[in-house]
Amino acid sequence: MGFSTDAIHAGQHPDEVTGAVITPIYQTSTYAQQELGRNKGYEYGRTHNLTRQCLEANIAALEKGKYGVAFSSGLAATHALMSLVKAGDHVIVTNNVYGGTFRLFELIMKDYGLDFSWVDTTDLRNIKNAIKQNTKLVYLETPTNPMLYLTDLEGAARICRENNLISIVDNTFMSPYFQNPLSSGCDIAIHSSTKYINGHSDVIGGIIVTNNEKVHERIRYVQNAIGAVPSPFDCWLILRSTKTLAVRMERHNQNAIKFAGYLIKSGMAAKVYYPGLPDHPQHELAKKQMRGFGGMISADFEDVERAKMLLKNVRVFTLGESLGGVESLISHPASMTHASVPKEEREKMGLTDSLVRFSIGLEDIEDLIEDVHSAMK
Ligand code: P1T
Repeated sequence: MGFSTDAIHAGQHPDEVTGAVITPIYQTSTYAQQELGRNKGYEYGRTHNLTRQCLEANIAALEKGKYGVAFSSGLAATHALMSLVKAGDHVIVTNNVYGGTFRLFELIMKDYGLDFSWVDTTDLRNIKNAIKQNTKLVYLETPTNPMLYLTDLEGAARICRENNLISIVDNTFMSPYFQNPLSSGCDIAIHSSTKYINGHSDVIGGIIVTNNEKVHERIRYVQNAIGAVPSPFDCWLILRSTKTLAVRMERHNQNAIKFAGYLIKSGMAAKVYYPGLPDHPQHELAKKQMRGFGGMISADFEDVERAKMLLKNVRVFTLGESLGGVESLISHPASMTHASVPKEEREKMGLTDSLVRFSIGLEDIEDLIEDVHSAMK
């Protein structure tokens, strides 16, 4: 089936009792059992919930995977993935990831005996060179938040296979509509479903998709044992949202291409980071492994005061954290999403204090352009 057909139907069937077309919200913490040791396969809400199972099957289909496991946030999903390793193991990570991922690994998981190498994965040789005897995982984010750097997924997957490493890809920025890491040979795709997958800025969620049975077994066990599960209502909201993922992503992409073009033409920013621009250093790779360029753009305004002026004066854009919703957001990564990354590390990758990040929403593009134009005046 095509993406939109799967988005609307996969994992969902009309309700057997009433014929309801939309999956019900199974808002229950427990289930009646017929007798001791006999039940309908549903025992307790943390372990089993049908709304959640439908969501997991739906997103697994969109990511071209067999198994989906849903969590109460993107970071809860990332944390669950750390249960694939144990004290003494080594993990290679893309050096520019979401600041919260950096914080989880560097400021929490390190205390549990894990060792992390922060690597510029835009060059595959750096992944190879970072491999040690105790390396177990390679955790990639592509495009990265907020610099929009890319990693060659097929190349990275090959290196991981040759070295018996599990490859994980944070696919939040592309959504399954524009990029499928499993189809490129990677083992695990992870999303903050808070972002494009839900797309309406009303849910916090995360999901892991894999074809690997062993990985699935472990992550499923951890989902229940640690218990960071999403509520049935949140699962229902996300299921409602994936039905329009294809049309939303098309519009995010169209608007962002026009908006990036405007930023360049206006000359107001010293640098514009967007994989859809022909002068993005990895534009060719973007065309090869992504089916669109997405809705995220970062721009360096060179001077912090100019960046602040823009952040303060916009009216259609909202100053706020997060991304991927129908409404356009603007943010200051250095003091917001990436504040836990040391300044010198931020600056090494171009994440300066004058960098502004745009999450381009679904408003009329003319209004978004006019908003920034007026704010800078
Ligand atoms: O917020 P949460 O659902 O826990 O997801 C964490 C996360 C994981 N991966 C990526 C690429 C992300 O961007 C995020 C969350 N990011 C923001 C809140 C942000 O404004 O960038």
